[in-house]
This record gives sequence, structure tokens and C-alpha cells, in this order.
Amino acid sequence: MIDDLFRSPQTRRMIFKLGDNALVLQNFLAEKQTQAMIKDIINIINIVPFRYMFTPSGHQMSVAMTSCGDFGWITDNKGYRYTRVDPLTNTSWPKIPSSFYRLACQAAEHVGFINFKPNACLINEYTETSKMSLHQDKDEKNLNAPIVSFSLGLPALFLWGGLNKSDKVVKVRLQHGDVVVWGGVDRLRFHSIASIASGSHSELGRKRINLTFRQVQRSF
Ligand code: MD3
Ligand code: FE
Repeated sequence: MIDDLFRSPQTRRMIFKLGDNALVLQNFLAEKQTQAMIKDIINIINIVPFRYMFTPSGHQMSVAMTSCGDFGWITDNKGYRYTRVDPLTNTSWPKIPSSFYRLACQAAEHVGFINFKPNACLINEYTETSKMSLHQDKDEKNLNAPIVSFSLGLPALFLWGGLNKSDKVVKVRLQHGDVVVWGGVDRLRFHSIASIASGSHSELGRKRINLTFRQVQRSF
């Protein structure tokens, strides 16, 4: 209780319902945990660096990406897909650090998705001018598994849509330490990152990093 009096309101854990099977877990990640995760991200990008990939239609993305896990997500002139090897470095994607893995499963379990076993973790790096346009995440073969996302660094304006691209969107500010879990009826919702706040984060500077944990293959 005393602890609560001294903690700033922005670091209190709160849960917001976005949909029947989608929740924002505000401040789910503790500062110690995000610091450990940032160290692990630096190790990963030493092996498989962030890169600005091209969409199949030939547009270069404004979000730099890389992956860890058994599978990584790529996009090029041949399409969107998951691969076991990074085509840029010709190495296997690095293992998902245990510091991320346990927290991703815990977050899923916290909102009722038991047995989540992510085998891909996409790492997105945003600057103040990056955007991610309205899309669905449907390259995963197992659409029964939820997706868990972790936000680090600068805040983002996230837009949460419906199952049709033209459905109205809800604005959600995602901040450092926030987690979003979505599955079930909300798994194929359209969503986008409209903008990144300007400013500087104490650990990441003028950047935002988002991790998304996915179960890419059906588990037999
Ligand atoms: C999707 N990433 O990597 S994650 C992506 O912040 C991606 O980097 C964004 O979209 C990012 O594919 C957003 C957060 C999120 C939250 C709720 C969702 C994505 C969602 C609900 C339904 C579908
Ligand atoms: Fe997405």
C-alpha cells in the first residue's frame, strides 16, 4: 500500500478491454524487465540487424524490422511470409530470449489464453516519422493462437479497427511497458500505427520498439 503512494499513476497496472478477446495491459512490464529486454534486443540486432523491407507492391516500409524465434517475418517483391533463415544475413533467426518468452506467455495467461507457445517474435523499430498502415495479421497458419505485443520507448497512437477495412477505428495510446493481447474473435481486426509521439525516451531515445509474439505454425 505504501508503495502505491509513491508510485506515479502512469506506472500503475490497469487493464482496458478493446474487444471480447482483446485487452490492453497498461504497465504490465516492470522497468527492470524492460531494461533486460532492451539488452536482449541489442544482442539480437547485432546478429540480425533492423532493416527497411519492401512490400510486394514495391513500397519501402518506414518501420525497420527484424525477428527472433524459429520463424521470422519478411516482405519483399515475392510477398509476405515467415522464414527459418534471415535472407539478409543467411543465418537462422536468434532464439527468443527467455526474458521475453516467459513474459509473453504470462501476459497471454493473465487474460485467459493458456498454452500460448510463440515461435516467432517480430521486432519493429519506429522513429518519429514511421507509420504502419491499416492491415490484418493473417500470415500465421494458426489463427487460434493469440498475438501478444509489447511496447517500448516512445508512445504510439494505435488505431484499432474492425473486420472490414472501412470499419471505424478506436484510438489507443500505447506507452512504454504496455502489453496488448488479442485472439479469438478479435484476431483478424484491422489495425495501424498512425503516429509516434515526439520526444525522447530515457532508454531508447527518439525511438519506439514493438515486439509481437506469434504462433506461426499449427501445433500438432
Ligand atoms: C492486431 N505491430 O507487427 S501491435 C505488426 O505496434 C503490428 O508495431 C503494431 O501491427 C506495432 O503486425 C501493433 C499491437 C496490436 C494490438 C491489438 C491488435 C495489434 C493488433 C488487435 C488486433 C489485431
Ligand atoms: Fe499487425
